[in-house]
Amino acid sequence: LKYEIYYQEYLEAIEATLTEYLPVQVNHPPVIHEAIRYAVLQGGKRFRPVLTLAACEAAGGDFRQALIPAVALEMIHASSLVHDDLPSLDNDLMRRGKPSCHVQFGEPIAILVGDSLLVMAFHILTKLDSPQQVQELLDEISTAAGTYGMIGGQAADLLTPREELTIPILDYISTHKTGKLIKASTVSGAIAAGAPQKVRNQLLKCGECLGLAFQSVDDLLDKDGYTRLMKDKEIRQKVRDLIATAKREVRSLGSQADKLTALADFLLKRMP
Ligand code: GRG
Repeated sequence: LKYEIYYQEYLEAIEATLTEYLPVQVNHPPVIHEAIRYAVLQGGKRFRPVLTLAACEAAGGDFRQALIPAVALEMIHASSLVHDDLPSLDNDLMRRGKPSCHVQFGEPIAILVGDSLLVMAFHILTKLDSPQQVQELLDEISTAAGTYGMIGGQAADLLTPREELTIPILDYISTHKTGKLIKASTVSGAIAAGAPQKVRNQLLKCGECLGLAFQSVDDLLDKDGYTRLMKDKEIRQKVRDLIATAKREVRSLGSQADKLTALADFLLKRMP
């Protein structure tokens, strides 16, 4: 079964929620709103928001309860991609099968698109009814995105010369640059479901394993990161172990975790 088919219900709900909360072009000035929609809509696997919805169900909730944090996480992810593609960072001309945001709209607008998406992600959390959930999600998601999370990982990546890379440094970069936002995705699903601490911890550990597995698979696909220091065969075994641990962490949740464990398996299938 294909990912797009298996998660069709989630993907449609994510797209509808993004479309609803992203600003429309009629707002002034139109070009920034057009560029924001360009950077987010029609593209990407939506791995992080799908993970949030699956974690919410695994924790006993209805996936619709988690749509707002799910979309917030996708906005942060999209903002990081827009900035990451800029000439002063990765200088990537293509993203999600189309010209990068700065190629299409120019660098100044792309910088503002990244800024806007980051701010908007936190704004939409105000739409939730429970102040306690808002507080917990703000804590989790802002920590994951900031200098103790994704931005910290990106900074370490930029600041480490290739010849000075070691496995511990790469572990830091991977678990922060990519891992923290993926961990925040499972934890946010647990928060949205109102899960007890024990379940939240299980989902946290599951998310940490999936985050590191995700970056390791990405490295195998891009021939980057870990492939500089480890044999592909070793990385593949590490990914299989991480996926097995991720699934084991949530086994006690039973069949309500099926969509979550299937996501772990889809990740494994993506591995070259
Ligand atoms: C503006 C919030 C903000 C951050 C700026 C540039 C930067 C700091 C951080 C970069 C973080 C980064 C690009 C991490 C790599 C994450 C990664 C593996 C991206 C690929 O994700 P996929 O495969 O992409 O999920 P799609 O397109 O499917 O969503």
